Amino acid sequence: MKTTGSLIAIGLGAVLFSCLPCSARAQTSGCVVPPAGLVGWWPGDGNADNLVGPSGTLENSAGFAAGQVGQAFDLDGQTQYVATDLDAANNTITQEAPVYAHFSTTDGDWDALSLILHDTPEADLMVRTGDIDNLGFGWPTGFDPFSGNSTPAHAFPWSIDPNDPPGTDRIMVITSYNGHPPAGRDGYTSTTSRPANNVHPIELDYDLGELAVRSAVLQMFVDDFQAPVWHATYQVTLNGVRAPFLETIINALNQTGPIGKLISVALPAEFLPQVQSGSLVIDFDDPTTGAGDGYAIDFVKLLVNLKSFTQEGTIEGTVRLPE
Ligand SMILES: [Ca+2]
Ligand SMILES: [Ca+2]
Repeated sequence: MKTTGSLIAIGLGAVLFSCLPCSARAQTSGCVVPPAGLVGWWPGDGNADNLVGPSGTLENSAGFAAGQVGQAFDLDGQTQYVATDLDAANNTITQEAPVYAHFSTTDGDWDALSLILHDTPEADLMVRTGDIDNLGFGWPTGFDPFSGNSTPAHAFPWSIDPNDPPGTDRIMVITSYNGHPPAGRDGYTSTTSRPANNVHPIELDYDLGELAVRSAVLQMFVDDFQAPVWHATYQVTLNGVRAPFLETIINALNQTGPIGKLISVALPAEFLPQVQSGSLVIDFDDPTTGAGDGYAIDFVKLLVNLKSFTQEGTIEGTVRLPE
């Protein structure tokens, strides 16, 4: 796969990869003015030179391909990247940090509509359905979709891209909704209609080879689930089997905004045979209440045999024993 064209690095502030309509070396009237505070600009025209700061180096045989303007970096979505010594916060050189352009070693090419990676820093196998693109809106500058933080609110409704895998990047309204919700309805329900907003399951298909499943984690970027607000009761199934451990989480979400965030859930041992089968079909629906709630999913990601999360947090609280 080729990673070309408009690329904005994640987590480094104002850093550009040849995403302006002309380079600084050939500025003419009509060119986009580089934003204030720009600390990196890599045209990707046959080298890893940075027009406004320390240059990068091509790692693991990263190369070039035709871009929207001139050439662009050609990354394989696996191990190739451009490294640079850049501290964006201070605009100074400190230590080597890889620059990711819709690419990471844990998730490969974020623009891939589905992807399977073996032996990532996180797991023996990573399977993803859906591109990592905030439902097509893209990510706010500096926002890390794997942080667990909620996105800012975004506009709705939006046009469905037919290339996106079923169940991703589209508004879906629960099947029991019949226009007479018991407790009001949300914007997703009000601004969309059948059949375009029908619920579609999300499917992950993969070949495990000789890999034995010892553990599995599902990561799902969920958006605008509001069961407590509209009195919905979601049922979540994996290969048709009710998954109460997911239902508890989904039914506790209040994503009024609409806003999205990543949730990560370890699968109980009794669901590991489903993972071992090489196909996982995930369905979020409420077939009973008629509640006026719609939702969306940006992507679903399966981690088989977890090594470690790239991001971890600490939760503090009090455990109370039953009286
Ligand atoms: Ca909703
Ligand atoms: Ca997506």
